[in-house]
Amino acid sequence: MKLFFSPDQLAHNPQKEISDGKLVDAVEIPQRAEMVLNALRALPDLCEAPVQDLGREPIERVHDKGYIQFLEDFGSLWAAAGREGEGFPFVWPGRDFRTDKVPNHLDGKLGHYSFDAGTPLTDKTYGAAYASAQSALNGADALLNGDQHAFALCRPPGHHAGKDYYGGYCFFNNAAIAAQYLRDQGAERVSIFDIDYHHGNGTQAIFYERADVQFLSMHADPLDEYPYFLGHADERGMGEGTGHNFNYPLPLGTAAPEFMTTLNQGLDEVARYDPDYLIISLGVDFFEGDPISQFKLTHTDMPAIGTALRQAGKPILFVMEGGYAVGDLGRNVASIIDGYLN
Ligand code: Q9C
Ligand code: ZN
Repeated sequence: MKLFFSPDQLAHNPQKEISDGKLVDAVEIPQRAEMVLNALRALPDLCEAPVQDLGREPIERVHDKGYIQFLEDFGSLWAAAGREGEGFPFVWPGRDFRTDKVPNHLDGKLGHYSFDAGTPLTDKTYGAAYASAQSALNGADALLNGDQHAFALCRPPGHHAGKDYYGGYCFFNNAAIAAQYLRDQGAERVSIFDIDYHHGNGTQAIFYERADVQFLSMHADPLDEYPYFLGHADERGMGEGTGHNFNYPLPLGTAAPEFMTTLNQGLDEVARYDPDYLIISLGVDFFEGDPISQFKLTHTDMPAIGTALRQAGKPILFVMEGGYAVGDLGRNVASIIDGYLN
């Protein structure tokens, strides 16, 4: 299995995030990628492959040009405004406000292009998010060239990012960019199954009215967990996308038996859809030791996840999403991949 990761992804190195009403140490940190990289390097069936720059166009197929430009320009805008440290929005267009105009003011732009205050933005974010998207694109290319599986070690993660907004530590939606690329290169149908602990709100929104990309997400019930405002079971898609979106909200405290039943339920839907490619948005924040999550999967539960995914029998692109128990992150991801391969 080829492993795609670019060292440029490490440049996004936030120090603080806003959580529980205060500035606390950031959890979406470069060490996450280093831990996964080291653990995957130890697996005999994995080989690192170079990440080619496939350019900005495949990102523009998913994301708004103004949004991409804002992320690229953020560092200079922040410095020109005389600000220090990391950028956070504090005002958003709530109900009754307009979203059809982009404010000139930096604080207005930050609110226009985001949906939470928990995601630090720096002058290094764009380059790292761009490189993360390139890793996903190179993974997609490997499948197009006949590989049966590939691992894109994406970080920063992507699944909370929509067409023109960031949040949840996500800036470019790596899985969505890979799916769109597969479509543009000739795939008829692509499935994205998001097994991160949090709902993949950005990916859902991007494909909600489309029949050519099936989206499934299993996650903590949004009534009780971030991102709170999307991810319910009655969100089934709209227009041509009706019937192609599947959400499986699970209670806080969910452990392996219920998790696996739901995973297999989703994989049954994937089989019915019969995609050319399956993308797994792989967050491992369902681990019992995750500092910001409340599922109860243990380290020994991990290989069975990989085994179930293997049984789907489709070419698979793994796209890394969340997982914040930094010390256990590598071995958890490696156990899933080991279960998948063996
Ligand atoms: N006090 C991903 O897993 N903040 N994003 C939680 C807890 C948001 C997670 C705050 C968590 C986002 C990719
Ligand atoms: Zn998550």
